[in-house]
Amino acid sequence: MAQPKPTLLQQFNFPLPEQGQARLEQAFTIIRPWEAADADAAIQQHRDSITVLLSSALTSTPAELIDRLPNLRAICSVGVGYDSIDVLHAQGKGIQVSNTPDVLNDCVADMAWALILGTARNIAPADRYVRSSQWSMQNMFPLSNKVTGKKLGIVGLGRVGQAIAERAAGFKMQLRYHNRKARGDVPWEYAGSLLELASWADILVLATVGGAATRHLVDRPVLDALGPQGILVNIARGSVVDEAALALALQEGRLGAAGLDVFEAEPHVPDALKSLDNVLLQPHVASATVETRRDMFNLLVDNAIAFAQTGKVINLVPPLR
Ligand code: 8YV
Repeated sequence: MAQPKPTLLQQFNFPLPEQGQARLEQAFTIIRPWEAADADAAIQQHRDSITVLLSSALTSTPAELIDRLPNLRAICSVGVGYDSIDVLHAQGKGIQVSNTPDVLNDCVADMAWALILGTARNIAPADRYVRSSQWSMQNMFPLSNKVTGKKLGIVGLGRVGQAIAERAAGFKMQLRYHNRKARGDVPWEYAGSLLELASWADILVLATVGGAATRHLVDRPVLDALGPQGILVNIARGSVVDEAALALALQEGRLGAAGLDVFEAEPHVPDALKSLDNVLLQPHVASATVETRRDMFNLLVDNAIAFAQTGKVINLVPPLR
């Protein structure tokens, strides 16, 4: 007799590729709380049978939800960051957590460069100037700043950070990075502290992990070290930057410009940032291309199915303790 399918709780309505959805349905009985009249009751009804939870880097998976599902064995998350999941709590209960690394490196690195170029060359304000018919010989658009040859500092030289660094070669940039530890396998110079890196760099790109360990790593002293000509680019997590200090530094001209894909309380973006012309804003879309999202969702499904078939996810988040 065929074994009954394991039960999977899909936390929200992911735009899974058609084929991925079909593969998932073949392997699991899927609980979709958003389809139920009472989402909470749907989870409650199936709480004992749910063994796999589909989550995302942007969907909160707190200890309370984990504890609600007594037979949960795997949390498969789409996205590389997992600061939205209480991973320590899950791992303490023997629950495997997986993410979708690598497949998004290129697109996130491309977005970092879009923000570098966009801020330095004033792309959005220039676009607004043309659209609003301000372009005339009497009212020329102000000069912007050269990117080629500048000093680029990268905070967090992981896989995404490295993809950003590799793209810098075409821009003939000097490059340094700051990590918890220096890496022996890269040609770039290591900065022992973030303050040292920010004082040296013209452009500082944040590609570090989120979570408590990096909260407000970029604070007023770091912003002041980057200085009035400096550019800050964040494709990591909003929590890495003290957003109020950032808005103030930009307003007071102590920082040159900022390119931001992530914010402290998404989707809320402070009005102080929206009102500034030297800020380029994106709605957390660095990985959001057709190709990369397809690869991320396929890898999410691969992880869930691997767990159902072998008892092991593919991209296991290593033990945090
Ligand atoms: C989001 C991200 O995960 O990978 C990450 O850590 O922040 C993004 O790629 C994506 O929006 C998936 O929900």
